[in-house]
Amino acid sequence: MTPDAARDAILAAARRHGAHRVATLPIEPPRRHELYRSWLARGEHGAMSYLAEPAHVAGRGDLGQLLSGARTLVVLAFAHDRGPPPGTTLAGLRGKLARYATGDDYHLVVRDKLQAIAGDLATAVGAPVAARACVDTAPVHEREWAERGGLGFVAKNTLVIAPGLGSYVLLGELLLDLDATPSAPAAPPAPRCGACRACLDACPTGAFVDAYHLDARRCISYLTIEHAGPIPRELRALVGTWIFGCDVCQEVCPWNAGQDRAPDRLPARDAERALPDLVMLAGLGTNQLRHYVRRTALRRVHRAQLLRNVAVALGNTGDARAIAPLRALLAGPLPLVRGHAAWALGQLGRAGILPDADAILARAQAIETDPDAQAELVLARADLTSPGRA
Ligand code: B12
Ligand code: SF4
Ligand code: SF4
Repeated sequence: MTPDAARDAILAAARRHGAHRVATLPIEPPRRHELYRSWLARGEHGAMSYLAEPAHVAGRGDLGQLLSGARTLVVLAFAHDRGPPPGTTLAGLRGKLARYATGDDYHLVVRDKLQAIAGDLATAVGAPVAARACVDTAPVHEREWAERGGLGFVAKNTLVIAPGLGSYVLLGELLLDLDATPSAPAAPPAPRCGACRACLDACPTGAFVDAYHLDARRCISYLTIEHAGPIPRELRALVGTWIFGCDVCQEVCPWNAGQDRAPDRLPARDAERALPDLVMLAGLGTNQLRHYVRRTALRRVHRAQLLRNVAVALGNTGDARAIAPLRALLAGPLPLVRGHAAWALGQLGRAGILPDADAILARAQAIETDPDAQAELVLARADLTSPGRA
């Protein structure tokens, strides 16, 4: 097959399998690798230690290491549904999920699509084609390659914005051991944010150090998904009711206004899923929770992490209906969750919603055996009498 025919076959297969944007590129060195290394050197990846492992860093710097004989990189963008619009209200106390997580887990869905594209290509070539599919966790500078493929521009919020689709797109790549003529533009698209800085100003936790520069350690997406331990106390109130990811820096972006019309978006489930009932989630047993998260991105966090997030969100509702589920979590088997439930009850106490908060926390303190949860109880009780922000 000629390189031109290979390019045409790749682009056609990608469109058949639902890619909204696609490009073929030659295997070249990345241009922002040093920038990535300096981000790691500053520790801004936090506890995502896999990002700094030597094999991961080396793979990002040299795509050839990911597939021996790699000659073509295919970059793809898949738009996903946005679920219920901001401001949608449902009865009960509701948490919020990042929109990308409201359907089937894209790691599975996009991987299957990439494998199907590789399969179609092998059929077209009439011989096996070595291929490696990459989605999110592989050592690939996904945004740089998407930008160099012309799929969109890297914006100040660090996301790739595909004009016509916005930023609610997920990226995937296929490495192939065949030659395909590049379809990418000669120069990547320039940033098109202009003077806007809405995302930088709207971030609830102040995670942007500057335009194009995010300190992951402060990002709600990191805190609720990637970070397994206690959420830093000074950030808990700022997390609000996000329990898995965050979309604030996308919700405010003018490039996302009125652009939800692409056909065949990766589908979301219903509003019940996107805005889950926090009281229901707090009450799920281990097996029920396993069933609830099946095939969704939520399966990627441990039960203790999800209930930790639910406890923080309940504390941030400022609503008396949060008291009973929080007291149940405070009496539960997971120390991390007990600690965050203590914080949350302390918040309700400070807000005047739970006048006997100190008595409840004192009783829990008397029987608490875990040192970290014990420390949380001490601080939660101190919050009740301190005038400043908890
Ligand atoms: C680690 C990671 C995170 C971390 C850190 C995010 C970050 N901004 O670095 C955390 C957990 C916080 C996170 C959050 C989210 N993530 Co994430 N994440 C990743 C991952 C695995 C690596 C990103 C990385 O290497 N970061 C390190 C920095 C240094 O690298 P970078 O962001 O790519 O660097 C860009 C900028 O630094 C930029 N740059 C720097 N200076 C300058 C200057 C100028 C002028 C320009 C133009 C650019 C520029 O250049 C780089 C791009 O080439 C990628 C998948 C992958 N393998 O790439 C997904 C990925 C970036 N995440 C994704 C998503 C969807 C999200 C969330 C939206 C999820 C959510 N709703 O909760 C949030 C968005 C938060 C945000 N504003 O970035 C998508 C983004 C899709 C898109 N449209 O861009 C990706 C590509 C996964 C995928 N396969 O689709 N994520
Ligand atoms: S995802 Fe949320 S917390 Fe993270 S940078 Fe964007 S607005 Fe800030
Ligand atoms: S909100 Fe403004 S600055 Fe931020 S990504 Fe969108 S256009 Fe760029």
